[in-house]
Amino acid sequence: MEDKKILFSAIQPSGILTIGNYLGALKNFRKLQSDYNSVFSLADLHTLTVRQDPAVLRKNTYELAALYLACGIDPEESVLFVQSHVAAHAELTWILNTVCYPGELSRMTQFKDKSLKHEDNVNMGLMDYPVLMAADILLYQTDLVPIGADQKQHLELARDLAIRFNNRYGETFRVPEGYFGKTAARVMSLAEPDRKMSKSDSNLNAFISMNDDRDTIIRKFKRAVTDSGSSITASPEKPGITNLLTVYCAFTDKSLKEAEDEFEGKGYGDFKLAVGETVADVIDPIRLEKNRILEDKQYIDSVLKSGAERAERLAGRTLAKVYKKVGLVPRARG
Ligand code: ATP
Ligand code: LTN
Repeated sequence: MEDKKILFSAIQPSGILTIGNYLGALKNFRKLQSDYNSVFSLADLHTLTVRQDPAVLRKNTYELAALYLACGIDPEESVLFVQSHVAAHAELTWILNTVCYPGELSRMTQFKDKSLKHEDNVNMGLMDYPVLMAADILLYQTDLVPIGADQKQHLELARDLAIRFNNRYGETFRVPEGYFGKTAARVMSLAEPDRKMSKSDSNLNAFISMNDDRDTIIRKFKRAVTDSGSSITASPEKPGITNLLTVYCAFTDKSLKEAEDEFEGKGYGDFKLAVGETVADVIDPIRLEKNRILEDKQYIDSVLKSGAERAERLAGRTLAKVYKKVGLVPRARG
């Protein structure tokens, strides 16, 4: 690998992604990949923290791999791999658990939210989720982690654990920085604009899925909740319009001011149609390309195989260093 800084990020194959995931994560990945030595993972172990149907999880993993590729992740340039294919992720999680305190995990916003949402399945994995995420990041001596704003608290923990481990055992991990896109680090629900857009929302009109076709995208935007009044301007009193403006800007790379000027004097109906068409113009070709790639499972398997081999080599170096620092006797070889 060239001598560039290291970028790591991951997405869970926990369902069909939304334009929130696209804007908060995938779009930035494509933009950043060539400036860094980039490592992208499919965080399948993370998905097990909420109940999954095994067959659906397998299908979603292929869907996500194809989507990464359709969004422009280049498997020659970047490392693309499935988290469970590289055992070091689970192994480093165990070591990091020994420097993490339960109080740090029980106060995580995501843990609290998901505990309420999955009351019947508040398992240890759900609580330990951020430690596995820290292991993902720290194994690659990562400099930069592009993520949506909802993951900021988890990144802070990864930094804290790296610093704590380094203080206790000597310099081992690089301390990573987060990267949050300028716009749309937090895309809100189309039905309840004070909640984040989530792929697991039971109201299908609340999110635009990356699998929605052109007509569906336009129809969902037409139905999006707007606010009272008629001006198309961003403000805290207008969360619905603000969210649509943010999405429009993120897809067109226009500034808020430019977008507000463009729609001055226009009605909500025209505005929502323009947003829908703009989003569809970008998402529809990605969906078609993803479906094309999905037809060639062998190709996907070969990409993930070589990705796992490259990831394993990188991760293995850090894990060996960690095991040595904490005093585990290395296994004799040969
Ligand atoms: P779930 O809804 O199943 O909990 P998720 O979509 O929140 O999942 P991931 O699939 O792991 O979680 O998220 C992948 C990336 O997408 C992360 O970087 C996350 O911050 C980002 N992301 C998720 N939702 C949004 C959103 N509404 N706006 C911007 N970024 C988002
Ligand atoms: N929890 C993340 C997905 C994730 C991740 C990571 C992101 C798992 N491991 C490591 C960045 C770095 C989420 O976005 N919900």
